[in-house]
Amino acid sequence: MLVTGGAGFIGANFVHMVARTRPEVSIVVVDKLTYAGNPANLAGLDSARVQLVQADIADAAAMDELVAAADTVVHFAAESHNDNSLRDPAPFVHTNLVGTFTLLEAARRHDVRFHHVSTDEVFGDLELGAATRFSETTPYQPSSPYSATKAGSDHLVRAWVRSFGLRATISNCSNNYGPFQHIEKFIPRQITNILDGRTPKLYGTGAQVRDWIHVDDHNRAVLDILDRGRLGHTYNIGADQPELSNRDVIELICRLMGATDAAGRPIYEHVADRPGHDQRYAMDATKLRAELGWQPAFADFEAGLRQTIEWYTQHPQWWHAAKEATEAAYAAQGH
Ligand code: NAD
Ligand code: TDX
Repeated sequence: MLVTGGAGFIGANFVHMVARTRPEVSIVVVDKLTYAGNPANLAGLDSARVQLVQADIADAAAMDELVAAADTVVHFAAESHNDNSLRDPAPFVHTNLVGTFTLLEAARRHDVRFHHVSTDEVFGDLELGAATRFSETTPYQPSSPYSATKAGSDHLVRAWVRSFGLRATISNCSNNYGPFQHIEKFIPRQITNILDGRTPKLYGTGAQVRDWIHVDDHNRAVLDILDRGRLGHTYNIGADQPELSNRDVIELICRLMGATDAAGRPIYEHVADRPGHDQRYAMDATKLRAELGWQPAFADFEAGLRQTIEWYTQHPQWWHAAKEATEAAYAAQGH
């Protein structure tokens, strides 16, 4: 199995899951090791079964060789952060579009099964307070350079299925949380702010709603789709949690970590809002549940969040070196 982006957050958790649950599978991780990729995420794995190759997925010769040797490609590699895409969209076009195209061409040449990992953000956003959710047939309407390049990559995969008969599936998942998530992202940023003696930062009013899912539930769905998903199909992944605004989540983190004032009120500050901020995401994962029998194991968001707080608390050496630079980049953006 060739896992692209396997030194990043979701990919590394996926590699650990496959190594733990599928002893017959050997894994090659291909990762450029950008700021978001960390070989330490793969520490402790059996080097006879998991190999890390540092390469750019847009490098056609390197991808041809790696894909030729694989039965299956699971494609996680991406530039993944909306705020970075507003600062500099160029790497997003390179990796998410040119990189995906390069992998698709290699998979076509060697007739390799391909799974493309994508996001709910391709659908744009929903109205706050509405009951609507994204389904697999919701029209694409991405907002940011990140989501536009992910939307484009999904279209490339579908075109390679339809035009060239590529054996591919796509999954679109909601917001992940869990161990190994880069501290630029909302939840680990706030946890590490509190651990580091900084004030948690909420964009704008914090009324925006995200649909949170534990990374292991996402990855079990990806495995189910690889095992039993219909070729050429797309599956939405989401955990059907009660809807929480960013304000609800930041206040919960503060309470769970004891970042409260004498009156018990959570301590955090409002900072500049994200330009073009998507208001609400909500996934309808009925197809995944009905066809593949998937359901989330982390049905209780607060319990999953407690575990995640515990992980960051126990692993300061994993995140501390990146904290200063991450916060300096945010400060320059007014966040
Ligand atoms: P991440 O930023 O933590 O990891 C991305 C990995 O890709 C890193 O290891 C990085 O080094 C690698 N990479 C980047 N450019 C590369 C290139 N040109 N060549 C090779 N490797 C490269 O991202 P993540 O949060 O783990 O997201 C993984 C995938 O899941 C992405 O495709 C993302 O769009 C998708 N996704 C993420 C979420 C989420 O909440 N994080 C939700 C839905 C879908
Ligand atoms: O410090 C912060 N304060 C804050 O209020 C940060 C970093 C974010 N936010 C808000 C912005 C969003 O409404 O929190 C929400 C979540 O932000 P991110 O963690 O940046 O995630 P989001 O933009 O929703 O995108 C995520 O989910 C979909 C992933 O980063 C994407 O890769 C995935 O496709």
